[in-house]
Amino acid sequence: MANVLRNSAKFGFSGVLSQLSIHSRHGRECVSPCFSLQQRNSSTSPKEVDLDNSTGVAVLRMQSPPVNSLSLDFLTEFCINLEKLEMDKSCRGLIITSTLSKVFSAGLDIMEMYGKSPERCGEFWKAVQEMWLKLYGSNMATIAAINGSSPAGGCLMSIGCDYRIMANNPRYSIGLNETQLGIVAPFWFKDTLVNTVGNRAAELSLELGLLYSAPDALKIGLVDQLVPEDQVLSTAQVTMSKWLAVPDHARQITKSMMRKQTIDKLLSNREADITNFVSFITKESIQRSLRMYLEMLKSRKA
Ligand code: CO8
Repeated sequence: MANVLRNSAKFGFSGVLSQLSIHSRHGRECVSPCFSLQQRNSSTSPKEVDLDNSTGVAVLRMQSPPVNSLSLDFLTEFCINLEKLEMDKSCRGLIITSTLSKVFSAGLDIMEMYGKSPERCGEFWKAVQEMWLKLYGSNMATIAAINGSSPAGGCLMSIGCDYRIMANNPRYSIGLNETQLGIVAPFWFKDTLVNTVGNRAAELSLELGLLYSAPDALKIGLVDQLVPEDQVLSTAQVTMSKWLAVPDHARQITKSMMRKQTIDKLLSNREADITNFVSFITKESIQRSLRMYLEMLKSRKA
């Protein structure tokens, strides 16, 4: 936490203000400097995010074109926003979605792992850990409204939530495809996937680096529900009201009971996990794999 707050001072809020913002529908106290206190109206821009006092539900819309990749700046601001919402007792539920068409999140920003110093890689990885720890351990009820593709770190963010609703579009995919990049999903990515889909599906999924189409993701339980694309957010709102009908303390204690062991495992191995990541990702062979993957991404366009 201290690290995240230190980072926030370092990066400030301005850089990614347009990527993550929250504002209040009812003009309530703002939860973060970047959650600007504008009055919502029906023609509001899609980068604005609501914290609705009457329902206690915040909607956080990611908007970092072109693909909502999770850079250090992005993650830092994401964590600060999450922390502010967490501390706001009036906020009981969080919906995470994307303003971009076709993409929820492309996962970790590959440029953060390519050609960077070990120190920078370490800082980046700590921010990835922090994002997961905050989300997976959140007291809020959390729903991922997945309105586009969500590979790798985007999938991690989704399975870090309590419930996943995905657009019923077979062109959108989700999964932990790390092995396809020549890298290995860390144990806590794996644990979160196992907790979501079970051991066998996770094993197949991780070893083959599978990206599942939305219908296939539903089949293995990687997402909980498919709905037409234009109903992802509204369905998330309706679903959230069901989650919030459960008394908070009972839901929170139960969530903690289900997730604590997985969270504690990372907490007690955090530094070693950072060291592992840095030594792995800075290997020449891994850097080569990443370069080839980046080239492949670019060449797909040509
Ligand atoms: N990071 C950085 N840049 C990216 C990323 C990314 N994850 N994904 C896409 N981009 C870039 C592309 O290179 C392209 O750049 P440019 O415009 O300069 O050519 C731009 O974003 C747009 O990309 P596309 O044209 O591909 O956009 P589409 O809308 O056609 O497709 C997708 C969107 C489906 C999201 C597609 O971009 C894609 O599949 N991206 C790759 C996703 C991926 O494989 N992510 C894995 C990241 S690794 C991770 O999250 C976990 C790592 C764990 C590490 C553990 C080590 C120990």
